[in-house]
Amino acid sequence: MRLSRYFLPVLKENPADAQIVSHRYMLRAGMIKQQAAGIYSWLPLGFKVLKRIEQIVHEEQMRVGHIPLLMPTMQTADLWRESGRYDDYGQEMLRIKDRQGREMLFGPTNEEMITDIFRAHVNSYKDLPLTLYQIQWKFRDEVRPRFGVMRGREFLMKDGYNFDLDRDAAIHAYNRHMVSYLRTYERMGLTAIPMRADSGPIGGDDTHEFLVLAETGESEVFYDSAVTDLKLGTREIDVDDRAAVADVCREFTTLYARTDETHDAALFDAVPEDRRRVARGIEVGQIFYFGTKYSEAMGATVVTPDGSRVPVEMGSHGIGVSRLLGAIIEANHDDKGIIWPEGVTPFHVGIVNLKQGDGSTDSACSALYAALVAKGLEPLYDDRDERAGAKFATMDLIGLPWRITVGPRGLANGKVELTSRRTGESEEVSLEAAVERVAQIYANL
Ligand code: P5A
Repeated sequence: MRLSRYFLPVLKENPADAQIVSHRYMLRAGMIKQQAAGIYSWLPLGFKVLKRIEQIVHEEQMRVGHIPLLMPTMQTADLWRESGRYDDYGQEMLRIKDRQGREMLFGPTNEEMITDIFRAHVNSYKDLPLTLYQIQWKFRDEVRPRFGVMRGREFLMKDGYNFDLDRDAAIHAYNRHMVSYLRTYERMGLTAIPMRADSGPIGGDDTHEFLVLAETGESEVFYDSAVTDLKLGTREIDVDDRAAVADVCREFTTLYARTDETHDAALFDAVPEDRRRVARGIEVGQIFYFGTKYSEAMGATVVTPDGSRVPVEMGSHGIGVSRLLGAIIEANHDDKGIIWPEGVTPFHVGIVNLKQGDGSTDSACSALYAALVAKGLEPLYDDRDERAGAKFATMDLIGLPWRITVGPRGLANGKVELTSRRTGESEEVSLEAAVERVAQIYANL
């Protein structure tokens, strides 16, 4: 993409209403525009990152055998009356009447609807296990929408629902989600700590939140600092092997990590003193096991091998897809702007032309652009007629992890400059070497 032809409405000034850095940078980098409290348009740059995050979520869900579908955002009140949640959900639910006066709602979550789909089409244990998921907009009429996409009213969620024959199988589905979530967040360059939590309006006894550490997080967290060193890395895990999956979950949940609500001071005291930490975290996901809460209320049963009929065992699992943009920026920025992890960056590399209009500099940039595209990469080429300083400031703000700077002085020696946004370190390399290096970095992801 050539920047001169893109739509990147960058703001020079800090927006007054944005209290936290991710919100500020998302507005300044022209990623989002507020349309109403907690409701945003996704401008091209923000939309691109949102799509990259969605893509990672899809890949990691499908890798463990979960099946995508899409449910509507609008739901009927009657469906929610079956579970009893229509009255329980309270003011967070946006209630709407259609022209016939029928009561509808904009879905805040989809346990009822997925249970309805299940009961209409599945009858036997032979169709289990089954996990269906979607990435779809939700609406929660939050009392205090704030911090941009972090706590929106309309927000994008990956919501998945598992159906299993018995409790052990459902616990395995829960564990499998935990492992797959850990991998999902790692691919986004995040360390997300799984932490036992409160189940709230979703229900059930077993639930974990995934927290990304950041000063601006809404939850307080007490943890053993060793927990942030745990990584799945390139480990291969057979997701059908219950014991292996349970082992990974144990590894990631035995080190002390709790919310203020469930914090146990005695257990925290048992953590070696130099490893005790109290910090704040952003909840980027939550998984729930609630057994037969919805299936019993809504008559979603299956025939068992011995011919009897039982309500299906269920859980639900959510990732805050739009919130993740905020969380990633909170965890990856400096005073000049965003620093995207390679896994989610909107463009792989920026090209800065230091002398726009100079024939040989322009053609070197074009050649570089074409060579990067030929490697399957998406460059953003700043071909505007602007001062170098302004071009650097824009690149720093929008946070592409790599920048190639092209100017007449370097080109005289056959060199361009390759710069890491994260470390600020630059190297003089040939044009070909710059392309190879960047291609290599993304090939290794
Ligand atoms: C699990 C999937 C659920 O709703 N039902 C379907 C379960 N869980 S949850 O914890 O309530 O939400 C899942 C994740 O969605 C994000 N989230 C939000 N993101 C932005 N703005 C909001 N107002 C908001 N509310 C929830 C969180 O990341 C949460 O973990």
